[in-house]
Amino acid sequence: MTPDLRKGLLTKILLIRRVEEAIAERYPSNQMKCPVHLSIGQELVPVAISSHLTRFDHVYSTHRCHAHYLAKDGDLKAMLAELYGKETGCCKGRGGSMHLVWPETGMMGSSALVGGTIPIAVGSALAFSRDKSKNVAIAYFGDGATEEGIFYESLNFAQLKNLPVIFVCENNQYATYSHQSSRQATHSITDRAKAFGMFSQIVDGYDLDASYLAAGQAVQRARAGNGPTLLEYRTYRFRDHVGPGEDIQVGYRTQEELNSWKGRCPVETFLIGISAEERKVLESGIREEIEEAFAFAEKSPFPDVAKGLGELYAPA
Ligand SMILES: Cc1ncc(C[n+]2csc(CCOP(=O)(O)OP(=O)(O)O)c2C)c(N)n1
Ligand SMILES: [Mg+2]
Repeated sequence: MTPDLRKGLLTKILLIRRVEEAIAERYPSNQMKCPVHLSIGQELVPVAISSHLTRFDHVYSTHRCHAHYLAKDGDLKAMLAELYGKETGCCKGRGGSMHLVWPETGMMGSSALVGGTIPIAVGSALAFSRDKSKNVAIAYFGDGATEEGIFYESLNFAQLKNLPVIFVCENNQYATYSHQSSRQATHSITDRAKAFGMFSQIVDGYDLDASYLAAGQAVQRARAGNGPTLLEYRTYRFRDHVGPGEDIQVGYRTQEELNSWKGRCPVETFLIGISAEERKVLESGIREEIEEAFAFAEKSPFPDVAKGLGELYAPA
């Protein structure tokens, strides 16, 4: 990775971090009425993945979708307006935080149904394969989604048909308030892919080089017609399962565990490594972009209630 590329990726990670911190800060004012599942702590993974994608590659995401959307160059103003329930939002204010879409850059959608978008990504890959295009589809999901039957059906079908899809599991150890060890009979998610004969790999989701390399190899494999890959990224969320806090009082994880992951935070390492002057310039540019996007969201109009249901279904 060239120094310029590394800096570009870290700047993107920093932008996503600051966007979500700003959401967390403003959330208590109750202007964003939807639940928010923040990705703070997990941003490196989608940035590493997206760095290998074109706007013609398709990304499908989850309830925790802000970082996936921004890493795939989804429009920031339209994202924040969506969180504020405004007509200018990427789903015209009908979807909220868990339903972000920006087809112009290949961010094809996200869903609150755990595991729900995994087969849709496979369908997209099937279309790419039939069209003989070189495009790839990405299915993002959490460790919890691997407990859904559709996960196994999707893996089987993708491998059977040799489809250009990459299953990106963001294993943050928890599904809501339950640790993986209390939910799953075996812990190796990669072993489940191996059961279908699929290439799979565990990756440190806090290591930019390793994450970038693994993503690049998987994308290359898919583009070359060599089929799907499952990447299990080990990562961690710093905030609540849902909401702006840190979930320590709930009792399912300890402050020590959270601190140990924060101690490896790629954003902090990056900021420590640059000069104070450079940091100031970078942070103020990002702050300006974020302030502008929030102002846009706050000033935008709400949807017309009379047209409320009119936008939900495609015309017959
Ligand atoms: C089909 C379905 N079952 C249950 C839920 C409730 N639910 C929302 S998020 C979540 C946990 C998901 O955990 P994981 O897949 O690991 O993603 P993470 O929240 O850790 O990013 C659950 C059970 C849901 N939204 N959809
Ligand atoms: Mg999880």
